[in-house]
Amino acid sequence: MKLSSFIAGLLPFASLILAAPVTDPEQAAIDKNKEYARKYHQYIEDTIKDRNTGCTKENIRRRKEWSKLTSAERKDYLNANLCLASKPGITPQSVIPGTRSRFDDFVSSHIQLTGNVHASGFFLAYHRHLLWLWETALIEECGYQGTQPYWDWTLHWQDQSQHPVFSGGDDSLGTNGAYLPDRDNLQINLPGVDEPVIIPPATGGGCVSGPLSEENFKVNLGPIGYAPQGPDNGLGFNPRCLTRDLSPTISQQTLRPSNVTFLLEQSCLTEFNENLDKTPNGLGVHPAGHLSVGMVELDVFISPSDPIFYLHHANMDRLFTIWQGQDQEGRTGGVWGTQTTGNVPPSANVTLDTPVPFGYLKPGVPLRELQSSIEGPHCYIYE
Ligand SMILES: *[C@@H]1O[C@H](CO)[C@@H](O)[C@H](O)[C@H]1NC(C)=O
Ligand SMILES: *[C@@H]1O[C@H](CO)[C@@H](O)[C@H](O)[C@H]1NC(C)=O
Ligand SMILES: [Cu+2]
Repeated sequence: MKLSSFIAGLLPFASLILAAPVTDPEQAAIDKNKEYARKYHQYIEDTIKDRNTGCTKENIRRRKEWSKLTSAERKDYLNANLCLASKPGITPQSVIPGTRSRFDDFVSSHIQLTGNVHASGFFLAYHRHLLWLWETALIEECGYQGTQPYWDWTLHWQDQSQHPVFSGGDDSLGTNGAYLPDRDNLQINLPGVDEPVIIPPATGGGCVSGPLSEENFKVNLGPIGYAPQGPDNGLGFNPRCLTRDLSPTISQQTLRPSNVTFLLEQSCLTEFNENLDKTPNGLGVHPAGHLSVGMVELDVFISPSDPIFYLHHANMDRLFTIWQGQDQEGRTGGVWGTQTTGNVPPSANVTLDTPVPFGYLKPGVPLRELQSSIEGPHCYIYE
């Protein structure tokens, strides 16, 4: 037997032999991410364990992944969202004519500040505190007894429709959108990005079903970020169904455990901020989370109109706190960036004294007060 045919005969076995001992890179990334999370968690628990005032182990809000909630807890969260959508808001209709509810107050804050709080020195602090205000409103105004859940999209990076948050059951946040065939690409305008971004149609595109179907829940504002805009440049009253278009393509390219490891291993705040939006290989996990859900989530301005927004941003904030938790002293005192999205138009750098704006939700809060998850107004931990 010739040597070459001998080797060729072994090839099928070689692939078997190789497959066995080689670790799946995503499994290795999962292990690393868990180790980073463990270190963060330990730091927070150690810091608060002997405290009697401020943020203590008695009053800390323990935020969990959606899958870890009981069915009853998921329903409570869903119902608290619907409750805020049924309460009158405080945003003046002279400013945002389409705003109708307490739920819409949060959308309106985000609309008004879209040009300031993305790809800027405000991004992490604004979204962190917006979540705190949202969770507090659910608790204080709607009697919610739980905490803000998060959506760890690395759990189902191959196909987000498998995540229980999208099961469509009465303990979920609804389904993917109904499949609409023959759709064109959507051109979306991202604040701070000159060129429109082209989004190909994915697996849905229509109305969601389940507990957030049109009979139970409506999106009132927008579209603003893509054509055709709603009335009054998208600020008018435009009640319609919640739409989604889950994209396994985006998810598989950008929401893997290894993409999270890459972010957590950035060494300074500048790199952390830059890479959460855009990596050397494509989209960062922040826009990818939105774009993988699609439709309403493609419209940055009104993206809090889909309750999944808060679960995605809780996960973003979780990654930020885990990143901070690797070097708590060094990573809670820093600032980065200016006061406008993508620094368009050019604006001053933020400092620790710069007030982070919240629109009609509340007066601006100095950035230094929003740097930590267990100091100032905040008191929460990600389990
Ligand atoms: C996400 O991770 C995969 C696998 O590690 C990598 O190939 C891909 O380039 C990453 N995506 C981005 C946008 O960085
Ligand atoms: C803003 O920060 C950047 C980066 O740290 C720095 O290069 C620049 O000089 C700062 N601008 C002002 C006006 O201080
Ligand atoms: Cu935002």
